[in-house]
Amino acid sequence: MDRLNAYVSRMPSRPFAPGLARPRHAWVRQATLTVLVCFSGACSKCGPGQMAAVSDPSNAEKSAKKERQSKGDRGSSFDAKRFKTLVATYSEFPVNDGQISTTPGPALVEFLRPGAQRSDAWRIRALRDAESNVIHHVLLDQKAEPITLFTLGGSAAALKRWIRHGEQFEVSTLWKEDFGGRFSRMRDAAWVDDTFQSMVIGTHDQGVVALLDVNTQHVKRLYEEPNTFIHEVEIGDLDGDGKVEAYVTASEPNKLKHEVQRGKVLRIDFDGEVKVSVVVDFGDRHAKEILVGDVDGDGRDELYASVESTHASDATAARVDIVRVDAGAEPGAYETATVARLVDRQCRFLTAGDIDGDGKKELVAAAFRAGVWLLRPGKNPRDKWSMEIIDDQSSGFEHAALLADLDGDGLDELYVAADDQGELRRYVYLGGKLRRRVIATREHPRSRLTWNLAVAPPMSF
Ligand SMILES: [Ca+2]
Ligand SMILES: [Ca+2]
Ligand SMILES: [Ca+2]
Ligand SMILES: [Ca+2]
Repeated sequence: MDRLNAYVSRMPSRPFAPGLARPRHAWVRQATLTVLVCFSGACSKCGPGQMAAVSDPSNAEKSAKKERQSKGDRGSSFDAKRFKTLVATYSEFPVNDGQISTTPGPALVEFLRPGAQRSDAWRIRALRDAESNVIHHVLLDQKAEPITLFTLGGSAAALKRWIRHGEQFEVSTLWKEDFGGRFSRMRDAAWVDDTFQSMVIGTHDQGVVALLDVNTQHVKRLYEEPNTFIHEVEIGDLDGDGKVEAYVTASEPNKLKHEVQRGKVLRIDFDGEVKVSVVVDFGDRHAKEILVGDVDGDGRDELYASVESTHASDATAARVDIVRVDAGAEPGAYETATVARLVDRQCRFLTAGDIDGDGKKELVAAAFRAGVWLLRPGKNPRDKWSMEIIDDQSSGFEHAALLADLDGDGLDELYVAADDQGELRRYVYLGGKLRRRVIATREHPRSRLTWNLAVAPPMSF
C-alpha cells in the first residue's frame, strides 16, 4: 500500500477554524445579509504545514511513473491548474482526548484539489457554518465567476449562497425556514437546467418540495405532506416531451431500526401548473436514493431507485433492490424492473458515468456494508445488469460516491468517501482495472460523516 500513500493528505489533526471575519470591503457593508467567512490558510491555525505531503517522495515518483506507463492511462497530461475541485460536505464530531463527541459541531464543507505535481499530496481547504450542524448537499453554479456554491443545511434549515473572494467567502441566506415539525432540514436539491438560475429543493420533515429562484430568492412551494421526509430530488425528462420534471423520494420519517418505513417516488411537473403524481410506491419499503438520467444511452431518461431493506437483525436476509423505472406508453404509466440486488440493508449512493472510456455509461452503487459495485447494462437494459465488486473494503452509513472527470482526460474517475475507513478515495481506470488512490485520511474515522460529494470549477489555493 506504500504507493497509495503517495497520494494521501492527512486530514489536519486540528480542524481549520475559519471564524466570521469583519467585512473589509465597501460593497460588503452595503449588503445587509452578507458576512465574510475566512476559509483558508489566512487563519492563524491553518498553517501550510498541515497540508504538506506525508509520504516518501521516491515512492510517489515511482508510483506516478508506473501510472503514466499503464495501459489505458489518458491522464498523462496532468495539469493541476485545470483539475476541477472536489467538494465534500460533512457532519463533524469533535474529538477531545481521543473521545469522539456524539454531538456534531459546526457544519463542514471541504474543497480538495491535487498539488502542483501528480505525486504531490492533495490540498484541502475547509469552510464551516456554525448555524447548522450538517451540510447535506452542495450545488455549484458551474458558470459563475468567482466560484459560487449553494449549501443545504440542517437544523437550522438554511439554503445559503457562498461567493469566493480570495481567501474569504461572502455568504447570504437565500431561504431559511422552520417547517414546524420535529426536524427542519434542507436535504437535497437539483438544478432545473444548466443556466443555474433555479433549483428544486427537498426538505424534512413536513415533506416540503420547493422551487427556488436564486436571483430573486423567490420560493415557490410545489408540494408538502406532514410527517414526511424528502431525501432526494432529481430532475429529468422521463416522458420525452422535452420538458423536465422533478422526481422526489417521499417517505415516512427515519426509523432507528430498519423496520417498516413506507415510501414512494413522486413526479412533480412544475413548468406551468404544478401537478404531483405517484411514479412508484414501494409499499413497506422505501428509497432514499434515486438517479434520473440516460444511463443506457438510448436518448431517453430513466430513473433508478435504491430500495432499502426492511430487515435489521438478520444481515443475510437484508436486500437492496436497484429498481429501474421507465415511462410507459400511456401518460402516467410506468414500467419497473429490478436490475440489481445487493445483500445489504441500504445503499445511499448511485452515480453514473463512463469509467472506462468506451463511450457507454456505467452505474456505481455504494452500499452501506457490502462495498462499492460497478453495474453494467446488458443488451436489454431492463434485464439484470452485470455486477462487479470495485472495493469490498469500503463502507459507510451514507458512503458518498461520485463519478466525475475532474482531471479532464475524458474518463470519469470514481470518488468515494469511505467513512468507516476514514478515507476519501479516488479510483482511476488503469490497465483495464480500477485502481484505488487515497486522497485524504483522518485519524478518527467516525469523527465525520460525509453526506455529499460534488464538483466545482478549478480553484487555486
Ligand atoms: Ca417531460
Ligand atoms: Ca435511457
Ligand atoms: Ca463505460
Ligand atoms: Ca478523468
